[in-house]
Parts: sequence; C-alpha cells; structure tokens
Amino acid sequence: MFLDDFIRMCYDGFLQGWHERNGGNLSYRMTDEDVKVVESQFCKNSRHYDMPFSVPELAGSYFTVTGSGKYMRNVPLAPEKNIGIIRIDSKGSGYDILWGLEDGAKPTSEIPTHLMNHLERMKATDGACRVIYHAHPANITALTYTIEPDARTYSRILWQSETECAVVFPEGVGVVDWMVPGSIDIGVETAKLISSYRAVIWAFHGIFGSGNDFDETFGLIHTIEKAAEIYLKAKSAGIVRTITDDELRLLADAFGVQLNKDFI
Ligand code: 2HA
Ligand code: ZN
Repeated sequence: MFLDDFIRMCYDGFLQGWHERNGGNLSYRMTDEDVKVVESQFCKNSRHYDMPFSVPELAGSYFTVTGSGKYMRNVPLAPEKNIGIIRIDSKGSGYDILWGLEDGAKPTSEIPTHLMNHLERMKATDGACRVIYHAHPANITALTYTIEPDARTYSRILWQSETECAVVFPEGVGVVDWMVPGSIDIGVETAKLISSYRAVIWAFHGIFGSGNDFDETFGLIHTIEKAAEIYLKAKSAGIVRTITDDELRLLADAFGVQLNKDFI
C-alpha cells in the first residue's frame, strides 16, 4: 500500500542521517486507486486552508504529505500525527486536510516547492512522476561550499565521482543558490529547473529530488549523496585522475542514455 511505502521512505531517510530534527519533507501525488483505498478513513469535518500561491492545474489532486515541524524519525510511530492526506481545492489556491495531520498540524513548510515541482514534473513526464522529496544529506550540502552554483560544474563533478551517476541522472543536476527556505520564490526557482533535472540542489541547505515511485526517488538522492561523499573524500586525499569525457560517452552508449549535451 502506498502509505506503507511513504512511511518507509521517511524512516529510511532518517536512518541515512538526512533528517535531523524536522529537516526534510516528502509528498506523493496519489492515484485514483490510492484514493479509493483510503477514502473511507477521510474525516467528515475537513480543515480548509488557503495558500498564498495557486496551482490551478493541480485542482482536485490528492497528495500525501509530511507535516510542518514534524520529525521524519517519528513518522512510523504515529503516521496520523506526522503525515496527512490533502486535496487541492477547485481553484488550486487552497487545500483540505482529509486525513492525518492531527492536533492542528499543517503540511510541510516547503509546500510551495513541493506543489510547483509536482506540476512541472507531471508535465515533463506525461503524468508519470508522483514523488517529490526534500532531504538534508551532509555531503551534498558540504559540496555546495566548495564550488560555484553552476549546474554544469556540479553535474560533471558528480558524473566523474561514481560510474553509475551518468546512467542514473544523464541530464545532470540543477542548482539553486542560497534563498530563504519555505518561500514561494524558492519554489518558483526550483520548479524552473526541475522541469529539466529530476534533482535540484539547494546551496548550503540540501536537495530536492523527484521520481515516478518511492524507490526511484530515494535511489536518485542516495546516488547523488554517495557521489558527493566520494568527491569530497577524493578531494581531501588529492585528486590525481578522474573519469574522462570519452569514458562518460562510452558509458552513455553502453547504457543507452543521452548525456546533457551542454555539459560534455
Ligand atoms: O522541513 O527541511 O527546508 C524543514 C525543512 C525546510
Ligand atoms: Zn530543508
């Protein structure tokens, strides 16, 4: 059941050390079948909230979301208090809380970025993308202190730091320079990039990733974090050689992926 997978991913991220305190958040755009499975549990007196932005294309969509200020570590202990199900209202400028987020809790503070990213990825993938995930992995964040916020530089460093990378994210990664988190502006800037890149790094903060399912999305962030860790370790030891552009091209041919032409 999708809720089991959602809860497992929250805790898996915590076990990786990506969710200190209330850091990070997760959202899932539900299918009609998902809604049918849980709708008997929806509360009769749902709470409605307006949003200071609108996403009319998502009107009527259902999302499972983590709660604002909630700890990923606590999600399996009390899902009904730490996560919830919302439905975007008919104008796309508010939502109703239909299940969970008990005791007056609200969806994640990063709801603008989550919903704007869902919209862009939904368009980019013909509706296949359903998961948006935000985490604070230490090596990705540390990397943002060592290089300028430029997508080409990041993508090449990550591709060169672990052979799997060019296959897992051949389009590269996007980067948003430091901005106030939780804001509409950071949502707009991230959404602009997430239509071309499935993952967007936030300088001095963490990363947003997207995918068709929970495994794919978690695996994407895991791969990027591992590559960042390898790069930082190699850099502190002293890098004397790396994967060449010709080798990256051989890899892309062998695995039938198209590397971002602007980066190689
Ligand atoms: O949920 O991670 O970016 C707390 C955060 C804000
Ligand atoms: Zn964050």
